[in-house]
Amino acid sequence: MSAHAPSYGLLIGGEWKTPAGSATFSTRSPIDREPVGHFVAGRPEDVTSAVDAASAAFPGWRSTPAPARGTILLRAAEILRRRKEEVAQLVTREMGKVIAEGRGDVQESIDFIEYMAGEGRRLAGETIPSELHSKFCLTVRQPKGVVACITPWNFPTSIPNWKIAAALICGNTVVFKPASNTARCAAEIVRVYEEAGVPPGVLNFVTGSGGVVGNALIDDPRVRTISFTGGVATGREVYVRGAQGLKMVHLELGGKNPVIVMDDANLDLALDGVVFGAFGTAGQRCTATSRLILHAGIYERFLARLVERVGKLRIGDPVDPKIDVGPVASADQEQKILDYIEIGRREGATVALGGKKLTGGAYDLGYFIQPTIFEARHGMRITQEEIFGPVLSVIKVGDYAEAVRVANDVEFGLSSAIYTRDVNRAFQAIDDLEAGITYINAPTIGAEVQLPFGGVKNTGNGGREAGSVAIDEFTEIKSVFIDFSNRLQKAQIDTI
Ligand code: UN1
Repeated sequence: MSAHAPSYGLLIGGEWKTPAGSATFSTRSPIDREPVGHFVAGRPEDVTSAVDAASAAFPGWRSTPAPARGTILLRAAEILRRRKEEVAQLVTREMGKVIAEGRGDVQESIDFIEYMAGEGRRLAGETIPSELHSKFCLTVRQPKGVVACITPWNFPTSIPNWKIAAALICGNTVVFKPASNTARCAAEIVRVYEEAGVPPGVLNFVTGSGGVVGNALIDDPRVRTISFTGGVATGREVYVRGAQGLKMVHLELGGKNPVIVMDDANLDLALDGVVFGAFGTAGQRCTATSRLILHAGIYERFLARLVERVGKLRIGDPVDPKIDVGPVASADQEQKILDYIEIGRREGATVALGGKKLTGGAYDLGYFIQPTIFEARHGMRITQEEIFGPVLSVIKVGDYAEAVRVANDVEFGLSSAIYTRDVNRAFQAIDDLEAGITYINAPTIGAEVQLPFGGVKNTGNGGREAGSVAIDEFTEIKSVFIDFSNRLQKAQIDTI
């Protein structure tokens, strides 16, 4: 089935433009390689125009009361709720996640926009005592100015919204550059904000490559904050480049998320969690379970059940609600995952299930890989590097201490989980696991928007998205001292 593939321009200063002479590119469905949308390949001068527009719109948006900004966001959430099914279908078509997860992607967007709309009536500062008499101290939050939001393809609506809604409620103006292979989902999100009444220039949209559009955004001295989600190699480049301009660079990067299953766990529950965590979204989440750290006492039993369960997953057209696992998102993704499967084999890991590209019939049209389970040893590359696909490495451990050592001995630290019925051990794991997120008796995926999201070590550079702390990324804090003593008071001098 080939659906209509519309063309989109760039949104600059409230107008959709297709600059004369610009090159174009298309997104294609990973299901069947049919075109989904056609887009402008933005050039550096387009980025300059977008930043011009965002700069011009900033004073007006900054001075719009935050609750009024929140009203516009609420309207955006309502529009998206109305369009939920249509946008979810688009997510599934353009990116390939199964339709239940396509709906989840859009729902996560709605949830977060609503949450941030409420933030318009908080945006709280602090009151803090002064060391002097008749002096009042407080902090206020102020917007940063023009911010750049650079987003990945795996959550093509919700990650953009995590950034855009938080940036807008704080009074910033935005230039948004989405991943090129999910540009239509991104364009539809921009239309939602447009329809909701975001004023011209407040949200600008420039499609194109990271090397051209992304770099031009990072280099523009008027862009003070860059919010980036993507791979660790690109994240490092973004950080270094942004550092030249002394910019605040917010990075959400990779994961190598472990699930520990102890011998006292509810194994039925753990099985459900591992299957969903590892093979949901075909493993293409930063939070995906990519390592199963399995206690020796249950190793054979659990692995046998896991292989049986995963072997029954239905792989195919993600639009069909009976399908469990869709295609991976692109030819590049497919190649990278197949390369890692080969690396695992060469390293001597045992393929317990899968390990191949699916071929024949409709599989030949897209990028389908068998859910793959390796019996691996800690230290192999497949247990250390982010694969971002339906590949799970199972590692045997003798006890809790070894499980934690293995869990922590990777460069990343985004999500983590432990299945156990021992309440003391569960609390101990919260202390011990080096990760921004820890789940007890639940899979590594499925974070909720009202909690901070982010990780430690090479997963980022210390920031968090979502939750109420999302506003830290997009506000400057001003300290205010109000002296009502009517005389000169000297801090640090009059006080001793
Ligand atoms: C991501 O993969 O970058 O926690 C985001 C989850 C989702 C978000 C994942 N709510 O799995």
